[in-house]
Amino acid sequence: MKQYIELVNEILKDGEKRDDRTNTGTISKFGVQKRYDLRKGFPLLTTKKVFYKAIFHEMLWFIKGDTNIKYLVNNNVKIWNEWPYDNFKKSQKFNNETLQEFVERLKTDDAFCAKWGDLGPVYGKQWRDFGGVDQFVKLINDIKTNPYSRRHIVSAWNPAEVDNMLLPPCHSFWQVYVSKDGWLDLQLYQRSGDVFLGVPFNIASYALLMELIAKECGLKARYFVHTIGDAHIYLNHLNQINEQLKREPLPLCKIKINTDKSIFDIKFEDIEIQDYQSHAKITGEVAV
Ligand code: UFP
Repeated sequence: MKQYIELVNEILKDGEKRDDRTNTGTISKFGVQKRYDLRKGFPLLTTKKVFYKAIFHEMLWFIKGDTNIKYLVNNNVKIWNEWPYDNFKKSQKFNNETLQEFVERLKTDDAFCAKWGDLGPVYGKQWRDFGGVDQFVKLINDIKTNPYSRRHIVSAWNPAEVDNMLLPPCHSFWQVYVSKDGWLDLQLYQRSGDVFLGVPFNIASYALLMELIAKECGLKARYFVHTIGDAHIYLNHLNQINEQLKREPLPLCKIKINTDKSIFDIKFEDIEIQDYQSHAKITGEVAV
């Protein structure tokens, strides 16, 4: 994935060092764009091991319109845990529970999970019910009936509800394009991208989304165009980033969707990654 390496180098070269909401500090560049050709393979990073299972569960969870992390914690997906925990910590109910204890309680206590596991009206809610509009169903219908439309848009950025979300959408807005010879392209506008931890997930996530929509609509996935507003590397990820830059990229893996079920019924088990080769995992702290 030379595009990812280019992105990292571009930020290191042109970026400015600045403070941020989390007080971690970043090197940041505003306005970057990379294009991934899905015909050449599935864009899962090879210079470190990426836990794609979490990404796949998360995408199916978005498509269902779910905003409570119960499905995720039940499937051992941890990527969203910090935000509700942080919210819980700030509340009167907090009694010095650890993150692990908090997550255990989400798994076992339904009433607790309904209250403290909900992220507010985040992605799933906006995709499926943006002020009463099911953008996702409309998108699929419109691609099928009017493929060359210039209005194939889904927005998770709902200004009226942003303040009620635990994390305002990072991948905020996307558009689908259908070419005359049956290719499906997608451009994402991501307002804010943590290039070490978040962005490799976001790329794979939208590549999966493209494969799912393309299959549903009888098309083939082609270009993922990834536009990022504030593209940043946290200062406490610099060692990890430099380690990654030393590594030689490996051949990309492939994805297979082993079912003819509708996009709304596809299960995690129906999605298969083949031939994923990668260098070892590299950990880094999430800035909350
Ligand atoms: N972030 C991502 N991708 C995501 C996601 C979060 O990179 O999908 F949900 C990062 C970006 C940023 C932080 O570092 O999380 C969100 O902070 P802010 O809202 O201040 O941009």
